[in-house]
Amino acid sequence: MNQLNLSVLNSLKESGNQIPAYRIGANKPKIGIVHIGPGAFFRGHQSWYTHTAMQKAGGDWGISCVSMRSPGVAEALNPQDGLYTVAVLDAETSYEVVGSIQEVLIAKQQYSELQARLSSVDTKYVTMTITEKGYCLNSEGDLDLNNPDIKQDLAGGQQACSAIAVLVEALATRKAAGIAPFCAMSCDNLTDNGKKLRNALIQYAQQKDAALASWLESNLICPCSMVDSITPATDDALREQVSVELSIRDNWPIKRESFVQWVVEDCLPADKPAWKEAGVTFTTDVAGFENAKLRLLNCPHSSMAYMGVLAEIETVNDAMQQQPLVSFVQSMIEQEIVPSFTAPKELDVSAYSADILKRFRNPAIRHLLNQIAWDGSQKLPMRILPIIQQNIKDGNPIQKLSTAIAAWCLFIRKRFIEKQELVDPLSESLFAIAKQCNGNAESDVALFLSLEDVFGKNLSKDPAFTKALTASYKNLLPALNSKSIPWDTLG
Ligand code: CS2
Repeated sequence: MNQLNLSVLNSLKESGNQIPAYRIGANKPKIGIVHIGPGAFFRGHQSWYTHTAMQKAGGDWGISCVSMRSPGVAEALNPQDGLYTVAVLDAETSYEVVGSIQEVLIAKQQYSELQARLSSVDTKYVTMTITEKGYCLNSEGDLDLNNPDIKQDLAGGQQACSAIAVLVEALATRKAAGIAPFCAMSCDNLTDNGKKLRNALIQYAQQKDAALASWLESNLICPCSMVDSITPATDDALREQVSVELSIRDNWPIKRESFVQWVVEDCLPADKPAWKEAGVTFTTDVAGFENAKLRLLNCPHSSMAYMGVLAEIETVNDAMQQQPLVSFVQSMIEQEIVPSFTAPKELDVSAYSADILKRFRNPAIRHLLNQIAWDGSQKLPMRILPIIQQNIKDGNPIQKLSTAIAAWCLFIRKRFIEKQELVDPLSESLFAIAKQCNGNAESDVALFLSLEDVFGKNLSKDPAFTKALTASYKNLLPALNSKSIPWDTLG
């Protein structure tokens, strides 16, 4: 069976498959975008949007991807000329070969090539999906100067290891060469992601070169954006499915649901890919869309993940078959999430929320709760804790949201007791807490609330939250051994 690469595109087209027309023959778009963190989500979402933009309107918007450390994506895609398949698995199934990625660099090994790419005048945009932890922020949303990677980069003497330092180095090169900054766009599930990225870059620059920081203050554009599409990790079943359907071997295809949405702050330079024609929404109110998505999709996702793992439920679709859990999530949405924010005027919140739960029921997507449970210490401050803070301020209920946080605490303990890996940048501190827990709700909760990196200075000392979390923890505690949720005591 042929390997997917440029030489098989014509035969794929002749077999009726959707292929990147802009990659046929001698024409190959110049690289205009660098993306950091080419994970599954990026390849199912932004890279697909840029592919669709070039299908419609061409342009030099080839993408150079950068893996900060791991070689996997480079080893999979470079032999395929950057090509890969997006398999949409939903009510209908479709396959599309995407060609927007031209190369994948590994920062650790190809640092000078990376810097050359970033500082090239052809590079107009740098986008990133580096997950919440990649921004090296503290609980206040500022650059954490005590973050180990930031400390190492500020000390100098070796190539930068944080995305923030890598970008500031390239921006300094551009300034020295009289080249305008690239437009830097965060595509992660952070509130005010563009503002936080811009602050982090400028705060890092201030530590190195005041004139550079001032130049960035005046010239750097970092649009906020909201991204959405459920894109589970690739597995061998998908590789087999694609090879049967397309009769080619694709080292790393991507699967996602049919729903895909990208909302971008309307402040980009005029020179951009035909993203609007590809379906991207440009608006001045990204925050409204971001709040709606983080609170109505990501918060229920994480709540189901931690409660589901305690009950040993495997996937989101499996969780949606458990009526008590669905009822819990629905009442959390109606009673505690919807009252916590003002949605964009054009968004029908109840229809939007109902559609999210329908997306969760997609039987074609096996989205593992264990995967959603990753990096809780970074995700909860973005998707659950701000709702709790807002509800306390407004005098609205927080009991079900507190149950979700209690489920996270017990999930950490379950991982520790069962000697399972905990995927979280704070795993050491979290396991140290789990080791001290003894099942006394008051003292166990106090241990978790001591994590200021997660709960911040205020919430960790808020009496209403402490009371609600302790009650939830006490009610949920039996699940640690029974491996089932005590719905009758949860309330
Ligand atoms: C999920 C998100 O793993 C997680 O944290 O909640 O990746 C979710 O699938 C996406 O935000 C959907 O757009």
